[in-house]
Amino acid sequence: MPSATLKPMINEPALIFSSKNSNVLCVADVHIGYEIALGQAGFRIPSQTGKLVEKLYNLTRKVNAKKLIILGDVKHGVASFRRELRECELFLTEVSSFVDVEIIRGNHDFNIEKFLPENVVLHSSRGVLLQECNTALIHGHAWPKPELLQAEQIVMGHNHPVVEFRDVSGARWLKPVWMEIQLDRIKVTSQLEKTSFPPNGLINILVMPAFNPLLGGTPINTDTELLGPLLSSKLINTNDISLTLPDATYLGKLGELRRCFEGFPHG
Ligand SMILES: [Mn+2]
Repeated sequence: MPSATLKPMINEPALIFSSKNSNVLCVADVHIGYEIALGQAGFRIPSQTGKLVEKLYNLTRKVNAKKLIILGDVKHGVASFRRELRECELFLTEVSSFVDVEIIRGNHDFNIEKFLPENVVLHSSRGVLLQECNTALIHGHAWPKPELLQAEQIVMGHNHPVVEFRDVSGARWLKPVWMEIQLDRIKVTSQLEKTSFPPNGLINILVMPAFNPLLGGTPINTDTELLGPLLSSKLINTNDISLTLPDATYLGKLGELRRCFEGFPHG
């Protein structure tokens, strides 16, 4: 039995792993420098790096976390601007001054090792096991390492999931959402390189909303095209994905939600 518990924080895009010894805070998709990309597209937004550092400071204090694990996409640009690399270095230096930082490489984290402070640990994009709570952590753009399928669950980011709401006047708005689905371990394992101990039973997959509040997303109830080899594979029946809002309101399964939308006014 794992000695730690895992739960999403209420109204925050963050997970907390609590154990007897220490708490670990986990966030995904920080996308430092997103506003620089918006600037290129003509939207002038001041740097958000300080705000993101402050938010992480407040969250780690609130839950008394000794460690922060970032599930990939620390930075936004794949071909980064120099300013973005500076912001990213500043972000990691500041955050690692108040909490231990570990990163799982995301698809946007190309070259991140070049400006990583010495006290920050970088893990492979194929994930890492958080032993205390028997949970595998990956970004989601690569398959997990086969041995991670032994875990009770896999937590990932990468999709920035949001759900669209509409009212009768046609107004629309988006909310971040947590996605969860159970998969057969044997079937997932069959997609990976050979492993000598294929585990039995179901594994829980939990997809976190993005930590950066400026990031939009494609609403999964109107256009469900999930990203990443696992979530876009034939193993997933998207109708079976459970959705929960940040305030812990359970929305039901994605298939039911899509049916609710059929015939609803389209603005
Ligand atoms: Mn991302």
